Order: sequence, then C-alpha cells, then structure tokens
Amino acid sequence: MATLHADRADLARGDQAIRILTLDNPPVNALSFGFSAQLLAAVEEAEADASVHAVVFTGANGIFSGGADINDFSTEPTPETKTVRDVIAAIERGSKTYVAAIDGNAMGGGLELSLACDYRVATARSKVGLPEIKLGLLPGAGGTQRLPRLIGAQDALQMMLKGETIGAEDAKKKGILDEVVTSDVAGAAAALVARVAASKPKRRVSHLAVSLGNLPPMAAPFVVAQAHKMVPPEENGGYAAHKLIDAVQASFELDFARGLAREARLFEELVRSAPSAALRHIFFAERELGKVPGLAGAQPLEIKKAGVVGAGTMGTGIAITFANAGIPVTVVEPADEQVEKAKQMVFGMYMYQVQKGKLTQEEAWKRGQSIVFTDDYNELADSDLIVEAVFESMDVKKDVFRKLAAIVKPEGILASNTSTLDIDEMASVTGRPDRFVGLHFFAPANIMKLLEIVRGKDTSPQTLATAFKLGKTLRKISVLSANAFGFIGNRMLFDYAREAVSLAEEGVPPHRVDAAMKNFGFAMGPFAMFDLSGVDVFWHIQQARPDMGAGRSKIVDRMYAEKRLGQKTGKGFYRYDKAVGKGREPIPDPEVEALFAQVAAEAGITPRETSDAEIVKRLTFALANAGANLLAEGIALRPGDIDIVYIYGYGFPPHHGGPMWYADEIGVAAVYADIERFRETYGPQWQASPLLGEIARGGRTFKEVAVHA
Ligand code: T1G
Repeated sequence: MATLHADRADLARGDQAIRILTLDNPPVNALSFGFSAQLLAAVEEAEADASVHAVVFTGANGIFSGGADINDFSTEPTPETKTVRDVIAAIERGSKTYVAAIDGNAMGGGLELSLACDYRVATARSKVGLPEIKLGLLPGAGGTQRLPRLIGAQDALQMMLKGETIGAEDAKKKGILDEVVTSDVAGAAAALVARVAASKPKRRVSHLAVSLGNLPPMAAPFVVAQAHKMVPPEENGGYAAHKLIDAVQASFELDFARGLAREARLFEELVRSAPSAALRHIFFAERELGKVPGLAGAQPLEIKKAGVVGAGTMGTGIAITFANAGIPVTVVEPADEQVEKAKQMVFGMYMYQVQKGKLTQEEAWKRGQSIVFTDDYNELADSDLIVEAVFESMDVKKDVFRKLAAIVKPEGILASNTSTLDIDEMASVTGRPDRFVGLHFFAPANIMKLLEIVRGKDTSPQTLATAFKLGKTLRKISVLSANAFGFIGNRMLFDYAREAVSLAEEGVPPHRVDAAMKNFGFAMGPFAMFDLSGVDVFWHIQQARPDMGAGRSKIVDRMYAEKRLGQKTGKGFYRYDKAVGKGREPIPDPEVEALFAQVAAEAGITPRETSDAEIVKRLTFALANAGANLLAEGIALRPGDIDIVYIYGYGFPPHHGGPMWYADEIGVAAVYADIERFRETYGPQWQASPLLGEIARGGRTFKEVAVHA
C-alpha cells in the first residue's frame, strides 16, 4: 500500500512549519504513476498552505526511493497520467524551501526528485545513482539537466553513462549532497531549513550554470565528441548512451526549459525502443531467479566454513570466491606442485586487486589467509558445504564423494562443480542425496557471476534454499537447473557449436562466423570462445556424449588429434602469436580453413554461400530452439532464466534480452518457419522443438510460458 505521511510536530520551528512527506511504497518506494499522483497532491497542498515554510522528503522501508516504477514503462501513459516529472515540476515552480532527507538508496527518479530540491542531506550509509542506462533509458525526470549543473558536465556524463551508484561521502565530495549525517536525517534537514531560513532559501539547481571543469565553454563540442567516441555504436548496445550524451549536450547548449524538453523527447524514444524493453526484461528476470516453487518455508543453513576438493583453476577460483565473501575455506589437493600453482594464483590475484586499488593490503592478506591448502580430507570434517572441482570424470568424482561422505559431519552439504555430468549418480554413493546439489561455477569462478544450481532428484528444499542463499552471499547470479546433461548453458552451447562448425564445414571461414556474431553483439564469436575455453574441453564433452551421432564434429576430433587446442597450444580455430595481443589475439589461419574443406569433402558436404544474417539466424535460433526444449523438459523454470544464463555465462548481447526474448522480438512464428526451412536445407539435425511449434501456431510468446511447478 503506497502512503504518504505528513508532519512531525517536533520539527516545527516556531512559525516555520515544516511539512514532512515520507515516501512509503514498499518495497522500494517506487515512484509509480499512482504514487506520483499522491505525491503531487501533497506538494500542491503544502504549497497552498501559508503556514508551511518548508517541505522535507524522507523515505520509509529503509530506502529513499528506487526511482520510477519500471513496470509503468510497459504501459502507455494517458494525458491524465501523473509521473515523477509532474511532482518535480511542482517543486520547481513552488515557493517553499524543499529538502531531501535521504536514508538508504536514492536511485533514478528518486535521486532526480532530490535534485529538484534546494538541499540534499543523507545518512552515511546512503547511496545515490542514476542507473537508467542499465535499462536502456536516460534519467528522464530532469537528471540530465540538473546533475551537470550540480557537478559539471564531465562528472555527470561519467556517472550517468556508467549508471554507477556512489556512496554518501563520495556524493558530498562531488557536490550532490550538502550534508552527510549519522542519524535522524529528517531532524538534520529541519535544522538545515532553520539555518538557511534567514538567507535567500531558493537555490534551485536549475538556476546554476553547467561547468566544463577546467575547459573553456568553446571546448563543449570536444567534450561531446569525445563522449560519443567512448560508447558502443547505437545499433550495438549504445543506443541509450548516445541519446544520453545528446541530452547532456542540451544542458549546456539550451536554456533549462528547452533542455528539459529535449530530454523528455529523447526519453520517449528510448522507452519505446527494443533495447530498453530487453534490458527491462533482464532486470525483472534476474529478480525472478530465486523464486523457485517448493522452497517456501525451507530454512537455509548458514555456511560458516567451506571446503573445496581439487586446486585446479576452477577449484582455486571457487576457493577465492568463498574467501571474497568472507567464508573461510579449506582446499584439499594431494599434488604438491598443484598446491604451489594454486597459491601463486591466489597471491597473484590478490596482489593485482591491491595494485588496482580494489583491495587494501590488509584485506588482501586476510582473504588470502582464509584459504587453507591441505592434502588431508579429514580437515574437511567440520565444513558446512564442500564443492568438488576435480577432473571431469564420473569415476574420479564418485571416489571423491565416497571419501567425503565418510568424514563430513552429518548436516554437511556436498556439491559438485561438474559442467555436464549426472548429479544423481554422484549423490548415489554418498548416502546423503538430500544434502547433495550441483554448483556449476563458470571459469574464471571468482570473476564470472553465473552459477547454475542443479537440483538432484533427492535434493531437499533446505539444501536448495541453502544453495541459493550461498549464491547471493557469493554475489553470484544463481539459476536453477534440473539434473540433465549440460544443464542449461552447455546444453544450449552444443547446438550453437554444431551450427558454427557446420557453417565452417560449408565453407564459411571461422573468422567470418565470429565477425557476424560480434556484429550481432556477442562479446566474442564462437570459434574465439572455443579457443579460449580449449578445443579439448569441446572434445571431452563430445566423448561424454556418444549419443551425439551425426551431430558429432569430425573437425574437433581432427583438431584434438593434431593438438590444435586453442590459445593454450598457440593454435586452434585461429593461430596465436605471442607478439600479437600477448598471444591472445585470434589470427585467421588458412590451415584451419583447409582442414575444414578437407573434412567437408570427406563428408560430401557441398560448400555454399551464406549471408551474415543467415549465420546469425542459425546460431541464435539454435539457442532458442534448445531453450524451448529445456522448458518443455522442465530443466529450466522460465524463459527469463534461460536468457540470464546465456547473457551472463556466454556473452549473449543484453540489448537483445537473451535467446528466448530475442525469439519473441523476432516473432516465434518467424523463428519456427526458418527452423523448418533449415531442416529442409541443412539437414535432420534441425528438429523444431514441439513447444516452439506450439507457441508459433498459437501466436503466443515464450514470455507467456508458465513457470514449471
Ligand atoms: N521499479 C519497480 N520495481 C522495482 C524497482 C523499480 N525501480 N526497483 C526495485 N524493484 C523491485 C524489484 O523488482 C524487486 O521486486 C524488489 O523491488 C526488490 O528489489 C524517470 C526513468 C533499489 C538498489 O534502475 O537498483 O527512475 O522481486 O531485489 O537488492 O528518470 O532494486 O521483490 O517482486 O533489487 O534491496 C531507475 C532499480 C528506474 C533502480 C534495491 N531505478 N532498483 O535493491 O532489492 S527508471 C533503478 C535497484 C527511473 C527516471 C527513470 C534495486 C535497489 P520483487 P531488489 P535490493
């Protein structure tokens, strides 16, 4: 229920009645259309009340405001609709003194409301930001006009283009806040009102001029040109950024009113744009992930002490992840030289963080010390949760879990970091399948945010709830997967890889496939990605899937045999030269193209011309089709979950919203028609998912697909 509280008598100073307006619209005091109408009425009432001298805005629910209600952007406002802009306009033309008393986050429209006030006071714990760019928007309630007036054009551009959130002290240093207090921010605001009462209280930010720092006004075009150069192209994730720069340019080229009008026009363009709809979808999809049926009421366990088995790159990365979250971790590794390598990795990583100023020496030291290496399994006995990260072989893993089951305390949770193998088979040797779960981290584990949480057939709700809570503690984006080969991401990767290799076998050079996918928005094309993760990883996964049959890539077998394993061997689908990009820059290699041609000839594959558009369709529709099967089989809960996996784990461009969102954007019927054409043209490996066909025939979207109970 959204309510506004008025007055606090103890704040009245004689005849200077102060009207306190407390934003109370749980959970984040979002400034929805409806709530903005209430707020507008309250401001107009205060303006009409001669006894009121000043208005102080505060927030309930431990936050000032999370900004405009993002849900509202999917509805078409009518001329009668009131928005946060109307509230801000009423403040701007008002005669009272306005103060924002911030405790907690003031984001987006919430910060813009405070920028329209004469003064801003915040508690030390507060954070402020204009993150609209992350939604494919720009601050559309005066932020692009007021922030430059308050902190200068360059700082304002930097803060809004990054959508960064900054702490109260930093905000005060920049000039966003007038005062930072430790408590009773409303009382501090009232005291400020009393202090300024004698002076000219009006200090509307709109009356300030925009500074260009130490640059003369004629340097403005240079500042704008530079900013445009620093952001991605409009068609490749930079649409909102370029419009934001245009809006800030208006702040120093036009008067305030015309600048606001320019901002509003640019905002309207963005809020209707496909990239913004995609990014708003991701915002909500991320917040849906933890809503897993059957977990309500399950009490997660506290993970105070963790264990890892295996100090390879993954195991060490996982250990660092625990250490970074303040969870002491013991790593079991029998091979001394592996322990040495792991210690070097830990030391090097933390020293790098210190050099980059991200960590103090003390904090780095503390975290490094919280990772203990041993060769003795018994030191894991009192661990609350243990993750195995040993060689991707079922026998090796089962052997590890037999040992763990024999020594770990009864309530200890056992987890596997396997990327494809059967969780239930591993659980079967532990005698505690209810306290067994898959935790599939992505390399490098201490950097990649994605975590696939795999539920075994006997995994208890408490174990699963504990895994999700742990994911939050580790600051991961956790997605639930059922226990099936490849879980969600790698299962989709097979079809993606199949099409990439097929295209190369049909005569499209790997670098052209990669260029087409980078042009679509992927950070890295498929072949550069295979070279980075290792062609041998691809080969091992094929080995583990004898059922691949016709889908099995002969070229990967040939490359594995010829030790063309990618960056690590200096050649894979590309070649690598230490003198070029430190040996990480993919260099097209005619040898590989000849190899593809040879394999294709042996397989009787006829070369064919393929356009970039067709390349993009084949790879992205392969993902959507595989995703549809994952939904139909109940392996993934929601289309949005699949989108999050592929954006965070595999670099799918966020401005296209993920494979399932993108299929909706194209139109599922069109995708289905193309897949049917692919089957005719490219072969039986193209089988349209029955669910995709059903959605296509029904004229529906993946977004409407119900959550699997
Ligand atoms: N609108 C609608 N719902 C929101 C929301 C918002 N702005 N912010 C959060 N929620 C919901 C969220 O979906 C979740 O719902 C619950 O609140 C808790 O969120 C005109 C155009 C404020 C730092 O981009 O950064 O203003 O899952 O889990 O970790 O210029 O939420 O419980 O059903 O994230 O404590 C700009 C977005 C909007 C800020 C709190 N503002 N929000 O973090 O909680 S556009 C933003 C956040 C705008 C103006 C422009 C964070 C938070 P549910 P949560 P949290």
